[in-house]
Amino acid sequence: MSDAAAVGRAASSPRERSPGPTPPPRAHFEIPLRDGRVLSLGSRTLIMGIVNVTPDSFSDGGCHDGTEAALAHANRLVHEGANLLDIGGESTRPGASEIDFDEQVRRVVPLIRALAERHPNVPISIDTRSAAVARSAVDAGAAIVNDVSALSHDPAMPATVAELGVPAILMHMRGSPADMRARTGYDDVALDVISELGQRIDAAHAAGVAHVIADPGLGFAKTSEQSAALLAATPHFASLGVPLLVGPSRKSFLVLATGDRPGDPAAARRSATVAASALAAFLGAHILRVHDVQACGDATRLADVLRAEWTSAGATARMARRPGV
Ligand code: PMM
Repeated sequence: MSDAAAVGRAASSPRERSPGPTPPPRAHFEIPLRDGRVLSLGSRTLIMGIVNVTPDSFSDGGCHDGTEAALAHANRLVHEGANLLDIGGESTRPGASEIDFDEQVRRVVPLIRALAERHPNVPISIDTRSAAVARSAVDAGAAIVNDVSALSHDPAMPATVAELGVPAILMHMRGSPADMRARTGYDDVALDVISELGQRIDAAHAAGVAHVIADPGLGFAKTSEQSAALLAATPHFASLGVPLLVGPSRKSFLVLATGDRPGDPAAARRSATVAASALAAFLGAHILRVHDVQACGDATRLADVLRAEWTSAGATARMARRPGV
């Protein structure tokens, strides 16, 4: 028997067996952006590259402080395949204090202006809890507001986002970065986070924000075990009826995988971040917010290939590739 025939016969077996348990479904969403572009979510996992323009960010430790360095870093992320860029001028690490408007604007606006001009096809989100910063960032070219307080920190935020006509990423947190570590009392972390996010989604819609994306807020007012439980509960967030963004990148809960490894935490948590990204994508997340764009992009593309294998399109492609048929 030729090798091709042997491979062909071996490959025919999946057609004969039942497809087995399917991965959680991932709904499709089309989110219109201000400039007429549409953010198409669901058919593949999108990668959001993180650019923190903060001297004290725990994850990139100030390496990208300054517009030129941040611009070079963002360009590299786009080159590596980032579908979106998230620009932040305020650290939200546990215990971090608030940065005032002028300083946040000084950090992010020149960068957003330069990136919007250089990469018109890569939507930019502004990571801020301040309505005034959000407005300046959108004026400079940002297309999405990413608010770790789910529009609850600044009373002007819901009306501002509605008026700007941009989608909002609503992340779950309790309290603020300064006090969130003391606010991890949940009855059932997944049910409670979904319910609290549902309330924030309703509030955003009531304020006139047309399109929102939910985020479980891994590491924000959660213990490591609670963050892991939320990652495992990814499929349940579909009940919110909006797209899901997950941000596992370099988060401290990854010590569950790495243990207390000496050295730079960003490097120590890289492989675990890649694994968490693949799992979140496989379990139905629409967008992954990550520092390591290339590695996490590879991982989520593999997750997408596996997801597709369960669909008729995947099965058709598999049959078409079979040798000797
Ligand atoms: N994490 C951080 C900052 N902003 N925004 C969203 N939507 N989701 C997150 O998980 C999130 C965020 C903190 O991480 P970083 O300092 O590494 O950016």
